[in-house]
Amino acid sequence: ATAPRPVTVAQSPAKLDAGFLEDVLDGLGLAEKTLPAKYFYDERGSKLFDEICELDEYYPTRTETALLADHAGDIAAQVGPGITLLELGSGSSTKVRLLLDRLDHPKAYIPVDISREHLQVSAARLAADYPGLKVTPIFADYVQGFPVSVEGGADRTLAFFPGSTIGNFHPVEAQSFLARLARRLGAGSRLLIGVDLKKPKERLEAAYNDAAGVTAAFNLNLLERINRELDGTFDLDGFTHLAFYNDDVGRIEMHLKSVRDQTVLVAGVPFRFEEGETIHTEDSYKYSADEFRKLAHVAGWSADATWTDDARLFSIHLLNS
Ligand code: AVJ
Repeated sequence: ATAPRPVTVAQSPAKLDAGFLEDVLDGLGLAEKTLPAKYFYDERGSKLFDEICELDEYYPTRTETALLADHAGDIAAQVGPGITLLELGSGSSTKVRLLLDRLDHPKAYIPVDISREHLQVSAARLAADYPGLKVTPIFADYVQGFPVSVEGGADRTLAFFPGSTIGNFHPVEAQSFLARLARRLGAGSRLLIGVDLKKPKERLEAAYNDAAGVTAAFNLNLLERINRELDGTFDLDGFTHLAFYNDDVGRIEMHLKSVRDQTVLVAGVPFRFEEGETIHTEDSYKYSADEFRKLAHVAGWSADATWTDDARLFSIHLLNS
């Protein structure tokens, strides 16, 4: 392996960390206790997520990766040369390599992520492996906005939003997020987005209830993070992982369920839990290819192409604004 090439991570961590306490106190104060899914991704959470991606039951990563490998040549031909590639939620920057390997002289790669450590390490590794590429990581919550100057014009910009992370948004928010992205990147820009498809409930639920318990550990890690960073008193044995498909709204829901009546302190503030009460920690919406194209269309994106695997597990859409 090549030695990491130093990269400078831009953006202010202050705002991100300050938001955590406020978001937790707000979320636990709701009648239906809720925590934002973005806080899963501390150092341990990011590692656990990478482990989830390797699980037999968790088909999305494997399927999307195969789709990208199969169609990267096609994608590269459609977007043309000299592209600046902007990745939203870049994580380990693994999938993007399949694109970079096929793109015609990509100019720059801008990974945006809320896990600073992970971003720094992944960007340095990637920069070492692609010596001609300008790599400029941005530590930010891409939902709240981030500073980015994309040289070369909108038609030389390709945003990459893989993993069905769009599924974390309520459909109304997904639409407004995609609309903002279109305005931000400008007319003629493109978006390559991975979206998990609707499918039988059993398959979906297995993906979020793996036998090895990695998803449960990922879910519970949020409480550990609160204990550590916000002076929380969560007893990790006092909560269990719960994940199920909600047919009515087309989403997987993840919760942490209190096994007994208990009171938990966060930064000195008490929160009362009844036995069986849950904290709603994540939604993962699923879309048919048609449903997603319609949503994207309302947001100002039209579909150039959609690729799905033979088993119809996952989709990738190439959109233009
Ligand atoms: C990264 C949001 C797409 O919803 O499948 C995986 C996160 N949560 N297992 C998903 C996740 C539990 C994942 N996304």
